[in-house]
Amino acid sequence: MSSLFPALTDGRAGGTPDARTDARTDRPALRFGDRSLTYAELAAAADALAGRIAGHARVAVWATPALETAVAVVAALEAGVAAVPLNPKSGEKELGHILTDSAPAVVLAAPGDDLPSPVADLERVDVDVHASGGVPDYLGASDEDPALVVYTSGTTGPPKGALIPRRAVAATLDALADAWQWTGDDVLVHGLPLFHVHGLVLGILGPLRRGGSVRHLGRFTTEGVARELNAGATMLFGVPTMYHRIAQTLSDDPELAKALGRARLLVSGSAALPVHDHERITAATGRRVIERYGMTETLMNTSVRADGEPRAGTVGVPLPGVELRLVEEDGSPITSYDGETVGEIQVRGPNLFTGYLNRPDATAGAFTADGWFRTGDMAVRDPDGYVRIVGRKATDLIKSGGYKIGAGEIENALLEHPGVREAAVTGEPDEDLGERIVAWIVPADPQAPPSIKELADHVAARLAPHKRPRVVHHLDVLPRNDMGKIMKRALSHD
Ligand code: MCA
Ligand code: AMP
Repeated sequence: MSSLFPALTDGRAGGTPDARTDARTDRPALRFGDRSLTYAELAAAADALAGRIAGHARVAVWATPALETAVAVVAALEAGVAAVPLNPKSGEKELGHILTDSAPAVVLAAPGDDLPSPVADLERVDVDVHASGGVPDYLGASDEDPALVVYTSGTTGPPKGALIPRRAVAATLDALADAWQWTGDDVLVHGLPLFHVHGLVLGILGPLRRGGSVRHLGRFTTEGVARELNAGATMLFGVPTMYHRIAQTLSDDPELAKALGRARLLVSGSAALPVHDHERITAATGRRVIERYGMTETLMNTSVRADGEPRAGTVGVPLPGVELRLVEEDGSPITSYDGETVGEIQVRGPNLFTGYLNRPDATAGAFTADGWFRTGDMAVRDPDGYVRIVGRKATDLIKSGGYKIGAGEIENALLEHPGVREAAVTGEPDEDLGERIVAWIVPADPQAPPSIKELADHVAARLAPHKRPRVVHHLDVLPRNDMGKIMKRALSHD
């Protein structure tokens, strides 16, 4: 297949860096703080790196919120090599699992980045964002070849690697371009992490596929958002926690309200944005936030369209090319949409992943016999097709800050703490995070239970800081049914 980024080909116009001076090649592509690259510079750096990694099946990318991460992923895609983005805050256990499972040939990292064990054991290739190389002869990766392997939590066990093919990246970004009238003139601002679909595929690869540009904040702040929107950015992407923080700040910050008022498009996703936050933002800025609905395995499924009717509390309509249906518990499709009948969302289309790496069992379970992907999300559909997500099938999946977190992996990590005899993990509503992680433990020694900090640090160091419990309850015994299964619904949140 051809390059996922036609604008890089423009960036190569003229063949040598010196000749790359026309308007197309000088266009800004990426900016992280005060570091930036034009399309010509990005093409040169990516080509040089692509030449060094071509031929490998998979490479890991130490996905800090920095220019090097974007260059590394673009280089891998240009070379036809699958990129496995790593959360640089992941702990040793999580990183160990991902590296064992995905077996990357090398890790791409920014010069000077300190790589912890076990990443440090891999061969390292430093990303030089100012390098230049010849125009490589691309290896002819096919549409079905994996572009990315993105690790995502399930209800139990360690995260699974979703194999995201090149055609899914192209299909989802082009469908969003249609829905959002997204063009090369757009300038995106965001502060999302670069090891998930939202920040990486939509937030970096999206602008590059359109030939537009992205300004990454390094980390999300409302000041950064205001500054960039006031300086010409046209679109903002964020998770609901970010929009909640914006809504909280707006009442005392007229600059932020003015900046948001200038944006062409404010897009929220990864979890539901409460209607109250929608309303506060609209009241202060006159602008409506639009929601889109996606998943690591499916990339984007639906969105409120830029030219459609904004409707707070809905995730809009299926994107071009995406088939979506709601099914009853027994798998039979719901045929008439009345805005009330709840069913599980199933999707089919070119946006879907091809399977979980090394997990044929999980892959088979994720699809119906006729190729529909079972999302596990429960929704209703209005008569005009708008989808409203009302919940999730699995209670053991928690969405906190827009991150999907499996209760099982936290329980397993807690059980590895010597002070914990039994553990159960639930999510409870949190105004800022959507849901917060709650741990219910039976301490090994009831006289000296481990502190919340000790348990939070333990989970953060093993898995990742966003997986740490925010609340810990001590119990004498966990409620169990006759089969010995923990009855999570009996765990009270009072
Ligand atoms: C705190 N920290 C710790 C500990 N406690 N570090 C180690 N050990 C501890 N015990 C650190 C954290 O790492 C973090 O560092 C800082 O303290 C604050 O932590 P926290 O309160 O957890 O984070 P926050 O600042 O409140 O983060 C809120 C956030 C974040 C910025 C909204 O949750 C976020 O970036 N969410 C985005 C999730 C996302 O992209 N999801 C997409 C997946 P530091 O401040 O240095 O970081 S879903 C997806 O892709 C699908 C396709 C979709 O639909 O989009
Ligand atoms: P992840 O598996 O981390 O990619 O997260 C995907 C999940 O995030 C979906 O299955 C939904 O539960 C949730 N999600 C994404 N976007 C939205 C949205 N706009 N509204 C509600 N939930 C969402």
